[in-house]
Amino acid sequence: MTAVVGLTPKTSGPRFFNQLFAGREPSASAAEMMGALLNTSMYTYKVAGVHSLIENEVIERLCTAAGFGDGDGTFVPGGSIGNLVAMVVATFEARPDFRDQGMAGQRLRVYTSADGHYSVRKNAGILGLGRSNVVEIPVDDAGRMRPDTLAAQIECDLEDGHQPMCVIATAGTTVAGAFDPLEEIGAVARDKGLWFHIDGAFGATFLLHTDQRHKLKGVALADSLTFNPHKMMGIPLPCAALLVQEKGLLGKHFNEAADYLFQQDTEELNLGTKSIQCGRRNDAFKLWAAWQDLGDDGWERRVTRQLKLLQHARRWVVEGEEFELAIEPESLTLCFVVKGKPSDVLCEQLAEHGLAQVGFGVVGGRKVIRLVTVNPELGTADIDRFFDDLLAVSANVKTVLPKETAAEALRST
Ligand code: ABU
Repeated sequence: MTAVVGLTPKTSGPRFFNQLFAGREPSASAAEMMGALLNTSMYTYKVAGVHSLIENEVIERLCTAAGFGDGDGTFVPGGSIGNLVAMVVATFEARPDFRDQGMAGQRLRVYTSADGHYSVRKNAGILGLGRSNVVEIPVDDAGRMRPDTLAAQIECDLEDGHQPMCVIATAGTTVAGAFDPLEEIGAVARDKGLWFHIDGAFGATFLLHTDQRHKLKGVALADSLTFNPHKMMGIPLPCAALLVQEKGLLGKHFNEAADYLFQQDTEELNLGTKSIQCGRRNDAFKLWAAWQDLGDDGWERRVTRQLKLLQHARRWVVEGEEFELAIEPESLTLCFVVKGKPSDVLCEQLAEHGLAQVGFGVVGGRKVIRLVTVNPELGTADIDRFFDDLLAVSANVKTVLPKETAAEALRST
């Protein structure tokens, strides 16, 4: 056991900048351990008891943050499944016959941005919509979906005999952390009568921050929203929810008769009548525990600390002549390059020397380092050490000349 602990990457440590989650909220970790000991399941009130009430209360708080007045929701194993639930509901709302009759031979189309999450394509395959029916709309220089291109593409598809079905905007893209213009995209979706889903797995937490929630302006236009407290809110994995505007919609599409299980109490407390899973952990409990501990202000303080770290890292990049910012950060990911050095090799070298765990991604067609400042327990000194280590490692990594410079160099030899 001790060996396994020793060999596990330290996602709460001061050298971890690799994922969209990091660190721990202590009260949530305590609730997670208690949840394992209580070992209940969320499908019926009979077995979940107070945990059903807790989940309903937490869903209500998240719906309030999203402006989903009389909304509903369910906890899911992660953002990919949250997006899947939304796509299932969107499909069944567009074609009510599919649940019983299947969907052979249809050409339903889903729209997301070129920087949207890969689960959209994966889910389209799982659902039988077909991966090729996911249309990726180009992004602008800030990494945001272009609403005008979206509208034109939908018109074009209608003329070609497709059935546009669902638009999926992203609030906090996985690499650049960009926010799609939700108001404009929502207007296009409404105008065309399409389901409007927002993948806020990363960025929906900004709804709980006074100065940041404007980045999700238009969120209340959405039919559904993926919201992952296990990312910015520091709740132990998994803790993710899928919210819908319309109460009763999840039950409409996921309820099944099971005489041995759903026997009494109100449907509102038999939460298995609106989830994909049958047996299900009480993931709402750890979020509820942290919310009781921190209060509404706690989330705001947490995000403010995360943003301060991000700004400190950004200063390193814009003020250091060795670096180049790849895209202006909108949330908690900083994408940059060390001039002339391959980002993937630098990340590998940092990991190999045990100096840092940080990932790379692609922005604007080139590989960039993606530094994530999601752990508010870190200090600016941890960021300083990261950049010192990066520069030290970089000194020993061969410079890669840009194509033109390389050709020039060849000609002169
Ligand atoms: N969207 C899944 C997690 C991605 C990340 O942590 O980098």
